[in-house]
Amino acid sequence: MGVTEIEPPRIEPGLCRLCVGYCPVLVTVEGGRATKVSGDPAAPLFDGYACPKGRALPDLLNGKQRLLHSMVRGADGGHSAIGFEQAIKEIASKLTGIVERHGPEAVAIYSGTGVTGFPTSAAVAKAWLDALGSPMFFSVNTIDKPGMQIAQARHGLWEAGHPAFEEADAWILVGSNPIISKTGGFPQNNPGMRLKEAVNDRGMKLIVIDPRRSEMARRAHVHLQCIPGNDPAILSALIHVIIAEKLYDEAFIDLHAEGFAALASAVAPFTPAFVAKRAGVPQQDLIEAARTFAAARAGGIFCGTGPSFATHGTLTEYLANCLTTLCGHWARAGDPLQKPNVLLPAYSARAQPIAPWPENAGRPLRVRGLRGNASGMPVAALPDEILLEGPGQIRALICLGGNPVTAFPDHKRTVEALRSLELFVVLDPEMTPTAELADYVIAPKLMLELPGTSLAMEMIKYLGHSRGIEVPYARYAPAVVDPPAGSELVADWEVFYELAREMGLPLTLVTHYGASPSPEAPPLKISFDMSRRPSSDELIEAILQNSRIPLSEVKRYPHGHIFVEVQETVQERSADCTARLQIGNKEMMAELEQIASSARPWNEDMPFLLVPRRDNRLVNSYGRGSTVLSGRQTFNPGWLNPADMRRLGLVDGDRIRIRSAHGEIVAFAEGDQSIRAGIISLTHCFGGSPDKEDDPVRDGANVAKLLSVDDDFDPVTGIPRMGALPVHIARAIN
Ligand SMILES: Nc1nc2c(c(=O)[nH]1)N[C@H]1C(S)=C(S)[C@@H](COP(=O)(O)OP(=O)(O)OC[C@H]3O[C@@H](n4cnc5c(=O)[nH]c(N)nc54)[C@H](O)[C@@H]3O)O[C@H]1N2
Ligand SMILES: Nc1nc2c(c(=O)[nH]1)N[C@H]1C(S)=C(S)[C@@H](COP(=O)(O)OP(=O)(O)OC[C@H]3O[C@@H](n4cnc5c(=O)[nH]c(N)nc54)[C@H](O)[C@@H]3O)O[C@H]1N2
Ligand code: SF4
Ligand SMILES: [Mo]
Repeated sequence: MGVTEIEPPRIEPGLCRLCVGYCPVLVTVEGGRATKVSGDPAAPLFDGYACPKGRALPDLLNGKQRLLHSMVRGADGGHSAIGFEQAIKEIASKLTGIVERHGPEAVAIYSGTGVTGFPTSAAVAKAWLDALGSPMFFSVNTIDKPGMQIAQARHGLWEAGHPAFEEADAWILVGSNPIISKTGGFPQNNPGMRLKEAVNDRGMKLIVIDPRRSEMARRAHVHLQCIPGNDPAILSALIHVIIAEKLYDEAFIDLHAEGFAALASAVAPFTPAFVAKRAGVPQQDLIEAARTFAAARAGGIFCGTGPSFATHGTLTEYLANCLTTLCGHWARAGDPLQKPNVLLPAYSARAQPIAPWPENAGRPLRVRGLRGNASGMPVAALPDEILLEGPGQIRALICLGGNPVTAFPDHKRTVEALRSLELFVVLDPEMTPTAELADYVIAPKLMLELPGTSLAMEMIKYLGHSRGIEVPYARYAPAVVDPPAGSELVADWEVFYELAREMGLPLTLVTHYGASPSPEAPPLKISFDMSRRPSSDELIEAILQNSRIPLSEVKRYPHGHIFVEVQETVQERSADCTARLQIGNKEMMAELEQIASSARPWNEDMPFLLVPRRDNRLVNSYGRGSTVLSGRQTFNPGWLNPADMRRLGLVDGDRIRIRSAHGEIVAFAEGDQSIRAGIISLTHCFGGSPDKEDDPVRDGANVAKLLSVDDDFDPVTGIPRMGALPVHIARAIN
């Protein structure tokens, strides 16, 4: 008689990629399942940190909410399990029919946040769409901070990037809260610890612009607790002071920039007195912030999602670039190069500009004058491109790791559009409100079941300050567990490989290094062998074939490693460089002029402004299905200043009705001294099935129901008003 051998528990180093923190973790594996995840004290740079989400990975992998098989929708509208091969056959056949009838452009992909942990998934998806002949690839990036890329296209980039955070003595965060979001604007490796070191130990002066006394703002030298939506005015006031007091770096501007006179003239009306009144902040604090930033030997500024959604998001990002250039806060020749390439191909950066580039060269769309732009195809146009009949109408959509029903800024139109599709396929580990509308839901393997690397942390280095790791760090993590027993799961990218094979399409993956007009290595093209599907590890090897440090070397360090040997210094500006940074872009200066003369009228019926925030337990909607993460509180409270609570006769836990010009939701009021009066702060990505009315306790409140894509939208990015949103608040009767 055989004896079942029980495998003793083992502890494996893994890599959490739930958010861009990419924390190294230790995974306890028992009986083939991950049972515990904690920070990895043996890993460099992170001090053993892992947040509640990372520690809940075992539940995200093994919890009841996880789909273990792909699903198909039946005639009654309900979903039942389907074999992966069968699902691919049926999807491929339906797609072929749609392409035959309407052309390849009728097929689109939306790629969301869920696949940022294995960026190759979106790249293979894009390769498949390219092979099909459709340009309709929409990335979540365009409903995040797309203004960052438009602003860079208008301003240009600095080849050598930013000075070291560790050298910085001033740092500005505009509506970004990296202690919770980890997303940038601050070192991503344990931002709480880096904040303590910088502010407490080194005396770095932090300036935070945020209507909420956020976790970051509590440590600020100056906290401008503004009326939301005033970021362009506030940054203009800082520039105004810096120019008026001649605090700028004249030599740097003379050599590397143009447009100074236009900028000086455009910010002239934005005196500290004018902006103080308009933004509701002390005049002296504006002056102090400007002086502090200009006096810094090295400094940085980062704009988060707060200003991105409060309208004029591109302008805010642009002015942040102007401030940096005015003060010459870019890395200089001889400085240690930040974020040197390790997994990316070798590259030496010079202390010189990359000239501005065309921002709007993409494919024209049919709605609101929008088109493909420097940030990609605007997601804000996607629902209308599905709904609008005629040539070019999108009839099939594949949603890769996204949740449009809770994330897109127009719930009604999004649901109507998704319902009207001829074919809707969702790749998601859970039956989300979006997946409920799908014809097919493909259940993917998750991290810990797949290998991963730190490549993505290198690839985001051009997107604003402090994105990625400053030192030459690299990490490879193998798959540490098998998918749950009895499941049938695939890696996301394999879906597109199999669709290509089934449809007889060749697949060529193009990996882009660096920024759009980057001087770095040209894109690498990898043609797949369609007769044999590679493993995820083979794919990683192919992508990293030109890496500066060979993958085999990186693998020698299971906890990650700092490869000091590739640390470089910034090179001199080359003699033939004629590029200049543009700080007086015409469109931006015109938008500024318009802002100077048009204060928003006070809306008596809607006296509150709704602003976004992140929840430490979730990544957007991901985590809501986990009882470990959202067990105690399944909803998103509406945080209000206690004085407003008293005025409205509310106590904690009271139901409130929040009404905007476009819709109404019910939430639970919660008093919070850190919120500026007149503001309600609410997390997005809540709300339940589109087929049922939201239950405020079980589903929370879906902010997207208050938004319309037509409202004050940005002419380039298409992002409508998603923050600084006028709302009316009243106690709900029940
Ligand atoms: N009102 C308002 N709206 C907003 C925002 C806001 O602040 N306020 N923020 C905006 C921003 S910045 C963003 S990024 C978007 C987010 O928009 P989305 O990316 O569309 O939304 P998420 O909720 O992040 O959806 C991620 C999905 O991926 C799934 N997932 C997790 N892991 C995997 C995986 O390995 N594979 C696959 N296939 N799926 C996976 C999750 O279950 C989840 O359903 O929302 C935007 N919308
Ligand atoms: N825990 C957690 N981490 C996440 C996510 C998550 O959902 N949860 N989501 C991930 C994603 S997709 C993203 S894009 C990033 C986002 O990362 P961040 O941009 O850092 O997002 P938040 O933490 O919401 O910080 C935004 C701040 O802007 C403030 N704000 C609101 N309106 C305004 C305004 O008009 N002006 C100014 N100046 N400030 C304003 C809010 O009060 C808030 O403190 O986080 C990522 N990381
Ligand atoms: S901060 Fe992000 S990467 Fe780190 S453990 Fe939390 S979710 Fe994972
Ligand atoms: Mo985001």
